[in-house]
Amino acid sequence: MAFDLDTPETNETDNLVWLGHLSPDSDTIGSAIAAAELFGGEARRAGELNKETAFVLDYCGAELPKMISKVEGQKIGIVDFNQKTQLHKDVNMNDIVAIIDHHAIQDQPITFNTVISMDIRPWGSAATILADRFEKMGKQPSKSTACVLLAGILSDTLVFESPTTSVFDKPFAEKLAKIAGVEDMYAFGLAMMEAKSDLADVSTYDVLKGDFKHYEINGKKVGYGVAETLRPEQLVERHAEFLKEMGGEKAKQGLDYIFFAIVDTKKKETQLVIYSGAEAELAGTAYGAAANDGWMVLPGLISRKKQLMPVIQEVLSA
Ligand SMILES: [Mn+2]
Repeated sequence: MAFDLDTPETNETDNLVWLGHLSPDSDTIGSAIAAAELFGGEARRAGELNKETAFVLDYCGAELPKMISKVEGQKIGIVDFNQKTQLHKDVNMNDIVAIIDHHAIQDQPITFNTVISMDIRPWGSAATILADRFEKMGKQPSKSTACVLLAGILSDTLVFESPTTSVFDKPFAEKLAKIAGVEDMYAFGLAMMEAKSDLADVSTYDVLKGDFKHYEINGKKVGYGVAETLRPEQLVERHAEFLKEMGGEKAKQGLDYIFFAIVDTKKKETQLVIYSGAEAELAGTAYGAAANDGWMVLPGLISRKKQLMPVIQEVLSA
């Protein structure tokens, strides 16, 4: 019988794993852990953890998911993405049995030969959807799973301040905080942001690739990295190094455009590193701003998903 998110009691869960996107973040990891607890199977990850997510697993007392690997007969549930460009290379698309996500189905969606079970909603995080599924199935997540789900919501919504926040995110976060025994979720969210901002000993290449997504729009390949930080100056001073690493990455990945956004989560503004004239032109049209000395300052724009990417998408699609 086909795997179905709505009939968990009859699903085959042997060899089932739950996997999020490349450059895993707190939502992707928390959602994989929660999906495994709710539906059976085990959580996997598609890369090394960033500092925020490492802090979250430690704080919540949750286990680090194993790296994904090729296994014969493996069934894969996808969480927190739907694009081929964000899928680990060892995963065969035909092994995917379900998707739980909160992203637009854009140019390069994972495709299937058969109908699979999907749950995609315009909510602030995949973790919020998982929390709702726990509730609707009459189950309560364990304390550590409630904690990582809470972290997923706080991370993706920037503690409810991102424009991607839906009306569902905060109420579920409050319920999860109670189960997790987190007394002050705002303090937890701030501690997560602090952990994420501690980049002094992280190489410029690792910062660039820490939260990096690939897109293909109208035949054009775009790479877009983001670092959300409370200490943007720590990254701004590495401008020359970013340009060097971006040049290498652009060539290596065969990208038409590469961007890196330093998102100041306190001031709510992005400082975009502009690699070359091509990026200056595209970003200039998309954002209606001018590049200056390899920078473009974008006040009020803090979400790649809801603000920074859609206008790039629009310009390239035109
Ligand atoms: Mn997410």
